[in-house]
Amino acid sequence: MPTNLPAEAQKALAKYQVARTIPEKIKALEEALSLIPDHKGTEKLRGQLKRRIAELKREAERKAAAKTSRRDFFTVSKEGDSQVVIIGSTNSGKSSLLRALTNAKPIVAPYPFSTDKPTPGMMYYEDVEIQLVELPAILTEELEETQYTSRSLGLVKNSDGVIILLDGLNNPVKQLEKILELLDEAGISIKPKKGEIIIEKKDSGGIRIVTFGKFHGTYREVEELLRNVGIKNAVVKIYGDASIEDLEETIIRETIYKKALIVLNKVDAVQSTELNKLKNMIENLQIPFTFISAEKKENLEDLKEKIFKSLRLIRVYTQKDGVVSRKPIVMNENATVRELAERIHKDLARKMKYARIWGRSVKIQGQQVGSDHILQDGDIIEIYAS
Ligand SMILES: Nc1nc2c(ncn2[C@@H]2O[C@H](COP(=O)(O)OP(=O)(O)OP(=O)(O)O)[C@@H](O)[C@H]2O)c(=O)[nH]1
Ligand SMILES: [Mg+2]
Repeated sequence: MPTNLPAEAQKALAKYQVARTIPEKIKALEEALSLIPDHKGTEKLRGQLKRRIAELKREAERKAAAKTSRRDFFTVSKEGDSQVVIIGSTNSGKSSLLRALTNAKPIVAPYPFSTDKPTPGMMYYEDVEIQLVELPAILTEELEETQYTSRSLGLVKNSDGVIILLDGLNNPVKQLEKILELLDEAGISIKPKKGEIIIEKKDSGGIRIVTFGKFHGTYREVEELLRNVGIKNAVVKIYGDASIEDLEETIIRETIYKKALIVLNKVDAVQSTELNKLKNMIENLQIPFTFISAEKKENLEDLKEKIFKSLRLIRVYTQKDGVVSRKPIVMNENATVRELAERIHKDLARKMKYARIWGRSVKIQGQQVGSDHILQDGDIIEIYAS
């Protein structure tokens, strides 16, 4: 972001940060755009603002459309350790897959739109409960949007991960292109990023940066950028590899990142030329991919493992008085001891003095660690509190 934005433009961007409603956001961004001079140095920022305005306008249209249909049937409460939604065109085999992997018994039928509401089922994988949810089709057989598209995409935003299930018998390459477009328009990014940035706005304390990886930028740049958009107090957490441009994107585009897995169904009947075309396309995307037959139950064990891996979860076992819990606490990768303590009990994080760990995250088994320590899959932890 250019550091010498006009003060009025900075004010407008600050308004955007605190705006609650879509119209407020659009107004603030349009104001900012009109106040930022058009030249080489501002080109990128202006582009991002324009794109965000277009997205917000589309979101507003969708919301208006969804209001007229009944919303209450279109929810699903989260259960288990993680929620993965299954999206795809109609007849791609979403219900067949849900039947094959979980205890749920949705209708499987050769006609379109046999599933008209989100339908959950529970899948078990190595001590972890993963809730799979079939979402009503987001594309027709002709690969056009459906009456469910916007509401189903809304549930994608709320999930922990998404399976894109492609119908191998209905031009899967075109299907995938359409689905990627729909996700992008809805502000959902599934491209694996080298890093992740989380901004936690605070009431005081200034700007603090915590890096769990490599950040290509300086403290001054971060402070300046945040000040430009009216954020004075915040903790900026940077995981993996990230740049100042990534931070910019996080702030302006409000893109939600979702872990994703692309699955081609009906491999029992797919022609190998189709399969190869799709493989070529996916290679460039760098999103994990597998192919199955939900009906013939082919390659489902591999799929289960890929679902689990794509979620990048870790299992942590608690120990009390020498006894290790049988069921793990399931957390996201990079979770800290503090986050684990918070999960066990709200007060525990505050009362915690230290913890001892056995497992891969420590060099010495039984090592004493503090609350910022990052946990790893399979760790055993004993927390000592006052
Ligand atoms: N050959 C083959 N056909 C399959 C496979 N999986 C599903 N089908 C068929 O595809 C059709 C649609 O299956 P469903 O599981 O109902 O598809 P869906 O995605 O849930 O469809 P809607 O909910 O109606 O949008 C059915 O006729 C299934 O028998 C598969 O692995 N191979
Ligand atoms: Mg179905």
